[in-house]
Amino acid sequence: MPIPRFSATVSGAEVAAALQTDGCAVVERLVSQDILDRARSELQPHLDATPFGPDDFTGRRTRRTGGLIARSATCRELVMHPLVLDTVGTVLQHATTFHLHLTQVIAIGPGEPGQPIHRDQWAFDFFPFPSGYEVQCNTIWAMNDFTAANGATRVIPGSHRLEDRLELTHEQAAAAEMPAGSLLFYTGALYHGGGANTSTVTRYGLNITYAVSWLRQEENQYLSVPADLARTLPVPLLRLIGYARGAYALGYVDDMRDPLNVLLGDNSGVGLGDLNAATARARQSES
Ligand SMILES: O=C(O)CCC(=O)C(=O)O
Ligand SMILES: [Fe+2]
Repeated sequence: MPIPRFSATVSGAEVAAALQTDGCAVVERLVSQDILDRARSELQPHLDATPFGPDDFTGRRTRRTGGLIARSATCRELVMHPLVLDTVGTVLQHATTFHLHLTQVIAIGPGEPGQPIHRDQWAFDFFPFPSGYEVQCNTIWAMNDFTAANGATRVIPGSHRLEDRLELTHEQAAAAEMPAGSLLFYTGALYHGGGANTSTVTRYGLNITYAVSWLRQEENQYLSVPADLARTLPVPLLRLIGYARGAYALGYVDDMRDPLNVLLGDNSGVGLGDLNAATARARQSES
């Protein structure tokens, strides 16, 4: 099965439809290389200071640099890219709300072997989510060209519908080759892994992932983004990173206050959603 490929004029509905059937899709040249270069230069001191990974999964020749909301204004824009939010909103529409799960530059260095093939949703303690019930919609932006030689992510199209906990190989997967500025989408259930880097250059991927907001975030945004900085960010971004309720009641503060109000020093408002609407929605999706 080939990886579905689109040009930058694609709609979120079209990408979401491809994710439904194949579990992955590439949108070519969605932003200009300049934008990724700008992100790279904002992050350079942090990229330089990041150590290699401690094990085979994170990669002993791979550097993973997070905290991108705090560290890069350009990454904030990419997190909120309209095509991404549109696609994620459609893929995760069975949940009341979704939130940012993690932000990470993955710099795969020369000589890194292939990462074990996995599902990102195994991060939730290997909980066996029902087949077809996606809890994550994920992205990797190519910060430089992704090639089979430099470690382009390897994906198995259609594997989001396979059994859980399989041990699959890189030979069963295809390299998501794409020019810089392109974007790979894949769901939480898709089997994939970072490619082996047999070249002499480092591959830079910007991994930004989203999950239904009743699951715990992998990257803790409340501590990764200092509160003084958070207070200067736009409200839609604050809602997305976690200053919002998850579903009806998850994440309120003390006397059921809205976390956004608490952050901004406003004592009004309650942190609860509309229970009647949430109940009606759940009953409707059951029938
Ligand atoms: O860097 C990549 O291409 C993929 C990395 C990945 O899948 C992961 O770390 O979960
Ligand atoms: Fe992964």
